[in-house]
Amino acid sequence: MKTVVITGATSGIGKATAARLAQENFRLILCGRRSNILKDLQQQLSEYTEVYTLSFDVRDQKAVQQAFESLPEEWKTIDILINNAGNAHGLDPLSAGKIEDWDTMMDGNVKGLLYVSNACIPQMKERKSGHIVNISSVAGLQTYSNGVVYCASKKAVQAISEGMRLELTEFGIKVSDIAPGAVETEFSKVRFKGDEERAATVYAGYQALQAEDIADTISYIVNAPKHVTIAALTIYPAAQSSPTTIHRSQESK
Ligand code: NDP
Ligand code: 8X3
Repeated sequence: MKTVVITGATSGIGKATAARLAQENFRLILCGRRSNILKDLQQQLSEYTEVYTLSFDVRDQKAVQQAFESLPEEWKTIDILINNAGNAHGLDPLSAGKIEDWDTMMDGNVKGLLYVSNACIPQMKERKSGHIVNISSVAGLQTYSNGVVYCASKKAVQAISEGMRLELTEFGIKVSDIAPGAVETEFSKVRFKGDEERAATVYAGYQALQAEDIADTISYIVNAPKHVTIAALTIYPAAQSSPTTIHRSQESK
């Protein structure tokens, strides 16, 4: 049975992926900062599979390292790493100089992903086997005004995915990068710092992707035959054609 690490498992895409993979014969190591949610999930999903939880902030390199070192021997072999933890913070022009938001995004979305990968890759290399799935975004494919630092962080994720594939393929490690468009999760609530009304406008007047749609894609990627690597995928809601172009019903405008 393969062991999967999912970061950002307490909400949205990560949570839906945990539920999906629990029913597909994977053992799960679920990560996030909100340990109460991790414990609830552990309880719920233990009906289907073995679940271990690790609570840490991906921005804290020492905490990341300690968390993975603390794994019991029977959990130390990680077959699949899903680097999903991340968020956008704010929607402001660069000239607004929201430095705290910039730091949070670059530290979490980019450096956090590197820290977690660094904790998992050595044993994959040693075993000459593994799979890393990085969740980037369509924001990494096309920059938009007011989201420049988030877009930069996701472009960085895509560059890291490309580089990981170049460096790790010879060690039997697959690397996949998924770029979703608008997915209805806590994402916009976090971006707008708890303003639920504003967050709801992001998903108004069209059918946004649901976290389960991305979980479905992740399931497809990690269940692909041994000789197949899905290198990169872009997934939009049917109503979306670019990060900033969404066809909404008249009533919602
Ligand atoms: P959610 O806000 O619903 O979930 C984000 C998850 O990331 C939470 O589980 C949160 O856990 C975790 N997380 C955030 N920051 C940290 C941190 N510093 N340390 C540890 N965990 C952290 O958003 P989504 O499910 O939508 O987002 C998942 C990924 O998908 C992100 O990388 C996002 O950028 C990407 N994405 C999202 C899209 C969307 O439209 N929703 C579109 C494209 C990409 P906790 O708070 O418990 O730590
Ligand atoms: C989330 C999608 O378009 O809001 O990564 O940046 S978008």
